[in-house]
Amino acid sequence: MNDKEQGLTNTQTEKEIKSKGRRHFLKQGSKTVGVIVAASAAALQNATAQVAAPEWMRQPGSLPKGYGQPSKFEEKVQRVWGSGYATVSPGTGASRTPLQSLNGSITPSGLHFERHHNGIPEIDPEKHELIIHGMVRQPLVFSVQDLLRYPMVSRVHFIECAGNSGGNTLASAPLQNVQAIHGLFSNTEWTGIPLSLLLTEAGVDPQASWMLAEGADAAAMSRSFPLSKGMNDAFLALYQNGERIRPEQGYPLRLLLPGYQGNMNVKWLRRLKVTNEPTHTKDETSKYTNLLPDGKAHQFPFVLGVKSIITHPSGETTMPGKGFYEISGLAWSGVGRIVKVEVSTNGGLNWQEAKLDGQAHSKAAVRFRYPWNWTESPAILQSRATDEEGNIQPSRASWTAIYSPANRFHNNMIQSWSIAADGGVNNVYA
Ligand SMILES: Nc1nc2c(c(=O)[nH]1)N[C@H]1C(S)=C(S)[C@@H](COP(=O)(O)O)O[C@H]1N2
Ligand SMILES: [Mo]
Repeated sequence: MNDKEQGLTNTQTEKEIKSKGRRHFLKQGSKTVGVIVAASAAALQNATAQVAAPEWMRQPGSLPKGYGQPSKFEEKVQRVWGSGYATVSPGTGASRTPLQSLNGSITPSGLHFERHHNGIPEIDPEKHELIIHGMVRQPLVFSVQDLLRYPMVSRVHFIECAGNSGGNTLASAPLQNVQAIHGLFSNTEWTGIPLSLLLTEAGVDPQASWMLAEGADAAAMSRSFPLSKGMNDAFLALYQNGERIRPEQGYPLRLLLPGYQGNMNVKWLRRLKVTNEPTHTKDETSKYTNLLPDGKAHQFPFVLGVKSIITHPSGETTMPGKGFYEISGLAWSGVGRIVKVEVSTNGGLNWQEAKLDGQAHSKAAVRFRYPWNWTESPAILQSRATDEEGNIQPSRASWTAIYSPANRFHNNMIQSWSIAADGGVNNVYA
């Protein structure tokens, strides 16, 4: 709704609807798209009857709760948990964000995707400690209370698992929805302490060049990262979307390495070691490498590529008839800000620029929107993002040319959704 429409009082709105009809009203109110969804004639005739109070206006509502929950009518909006290793290693697997049900750019904390290597530890913040040691002048130990006293920064950043969109690297297109294919992706406002501050306090040895981060879960998940990242934009997140970080996301403390593959954002962080070489932990030798056509692999492919996904409409939904649709989705890049997203409705023959809605933060998701009139003819929807360094999201053909057919990681190729004449939307390779 635009400002003009919001500026009307209720009485004016009612009068306007009654005298001119909703169709005319919307046309006036929203010049760019014209009639959006016209009310039926029957509904207009019933307008007076609808002014009568509905049942929920005839009695007092319920009392507030200490901690709010979504409407019970939205109960179907859920993460979906999947595990290929449940019998070998309980608590190991991933749950995916329902991107098809969300709008805006921030992922609600309760719907942030999860990837656990050995379940979610229940950590008492009174007993948890962070150790910084290795090639430092002064090893340091912090309680959570100590950490909460440091100056903090708030940054919006995405986390994307390196295996996100892996299904679309298979030989044929999986018939799945956007959640199943691309749901290992979430975008959050994180608040915490710049790592450079704590490293400066510890006094880093000039010979040091790498760091190791270790989690306090049963998997003791550990990753090496360059010291330069630690001194640049890395931070230790204590808050997620304004409240203390959720257990699933690493309570009480997680490492945030903006733009780096999800795995490196070590949750339940307990130890940081300053080193002069990568530690080659179990989590970074066989896994999280990208296989190339000649059988060699890229090790430490940290930065995630420029990418965008149309979430509305998307796979396994049905378009209810011809007319106006807002094509919208999310775009992000591990190297910086998104500057442009283009949309194609004919499988990449023509591209039009979408509108970026809200602020495009660095290494964060931005929502894009593109108004479209569907004529009920078959179509293929695609989006293509460009970041501030001029990187353009690759086509399927150019992405597959880089990697081995067996590589499942770092898939940032353009996604195609086909729309059939009957309105059915499906994942396709194009
Ligand atoms: N300690 C620890 N950190 C971890 C993991 C883990 O299992 N243990 N999983 C990693 C992986 S593979 C990903 S993709 C991200 C997922 O973060 P999320 O669960 O908050 O979405 O956390 C990373 N950090
Ligand atoms: Mo991951």
